[in-house]
Amino acid sequence: NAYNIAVVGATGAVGKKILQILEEKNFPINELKVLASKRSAGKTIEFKGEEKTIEEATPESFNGVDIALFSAGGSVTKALANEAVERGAVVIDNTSAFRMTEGVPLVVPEVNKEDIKDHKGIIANPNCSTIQMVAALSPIKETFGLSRIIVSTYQAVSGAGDHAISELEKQTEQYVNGKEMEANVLPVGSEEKHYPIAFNALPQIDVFSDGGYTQEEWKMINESKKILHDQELSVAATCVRLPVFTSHAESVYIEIDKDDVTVEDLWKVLESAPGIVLQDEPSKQVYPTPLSSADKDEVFVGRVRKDPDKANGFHLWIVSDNLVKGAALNTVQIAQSVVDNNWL
Ligand code: A2P
Ligand code: 11C
Repeated sequence: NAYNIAVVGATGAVGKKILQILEEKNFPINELKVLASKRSAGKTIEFKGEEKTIEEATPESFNGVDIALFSAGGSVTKALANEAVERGAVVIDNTSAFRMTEGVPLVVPEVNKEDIKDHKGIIANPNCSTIQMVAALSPIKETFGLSRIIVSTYQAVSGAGDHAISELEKQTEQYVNGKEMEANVLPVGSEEKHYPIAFNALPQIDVFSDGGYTQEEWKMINESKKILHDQELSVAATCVRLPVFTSHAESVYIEIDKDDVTVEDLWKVLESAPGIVLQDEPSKQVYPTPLSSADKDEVFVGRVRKDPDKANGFHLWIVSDNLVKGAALNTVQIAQSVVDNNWL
C-alpha cells in the first residue's frame, strides 16, 4: 500500500526535515502535496530528485489526502486540521494546538504507541523537549517506578524556527566584528523585549504563564504526565535557550520507587530501551553533546549518577536532535505506526 501524504509547513525548519525523513525512510507515498503559506506558493522544493511545486494550504488541499503532517504553527493547525479530518485525512500535528485536548492521543511511539488507535482524526506530536525526556524515562518508570522529575533544559535555537537560526548566525557575525547585536526574534517574536542569544543564555522559552513558569515549562510538565499516563507524577521544569543550532540537552533529576537501584541497573535498562543510546563512560570522557547528537535518530543518555543524599534519586543528561526525534522523525514514526497497524 502507498498513501497520499500532505506536508503542511513544508518550507519551515520542521517541514523540511519531515520531507528529508520521509525520503530517507522510504515512506510508502503515492502522492505527495507540499503545502505552505501563500508567500511560498509556486516555488519548488526537491523530493526524491523531483521538483515539487509548493501550494498554498487551503481546506480543499486535503481532498484525497490520507495523512496530513502539520508543522506550520498552532494557528494554521487550528484553522485547517479539522478541515483535513472532515475530508478523510488523519492529521499528525506538530504544534501545541490539540496536545492537551481530551481524546487526542499525544504520542511517542516507543512509549505509548497503542494510544494512537483511539484517535478521532487528530494525533498530536509532543514538544521536542518532552519527547526526548519521556523516551529515556519511560523504560526507567516501567522497571523501577517513577515519582518525580526535575528538569533543566539547554535548548537549541532551531526549536524556535528558521528566523531564530538566522538571528543566531547574524548576531555571531555582528559580535565577532565588534558591532552591536540586533535582536528581534528571541526569546519570543511577539513579545515586547528581545535579547541577543549569541554568547548568551535566555531563561525564557515561549511566554510566561501560571506560577512564573513559561509555556514551554508547562508543556514539559503536562505533556509528560499525559504520555506516561500518570497524573500523580511530580514534574517541574526550567527551560533555557542556548546559542546552539541543533539538539536540545537536558539535565534531569528523577526519584524512582526503589532505594536499592544502582547506576549499573539504570544503564542496563537504558541499553536495551528502544531508540535510546547510552553514552556514559566518565573515565573516557564519553557523554553525549548537542553536536555529537545532531542529525541522529536516537536519544542519547549519559552522566547517570546516584544522588549523593537521596537513595532513590538519580541524575541524567539527555540529548537529542530537536528537529529529528524531537519533531520530524517522531511525526513520521507516528505515521508509520498508523499505516503498519491499519489505524487510519
Ligand atoms: P512559508 O514559508 O510560506 O511562510 P518555521 O517554523 O521554520 O518558521 O516555519 C513555519 C512554516 O509554516 C513555514 O513552512 C511557513 O510557510 C508555514 N506557514 C506559515 N503561515 C502559514 C499559513 N498561513 N498557511 C500555511 N503555512 C504557513
Ligand atoms: C522550542 N520546544 O525549542 C520549542 C519548539 O510546542 O512544538 C516546539 C514548540 C512546540 O522553542
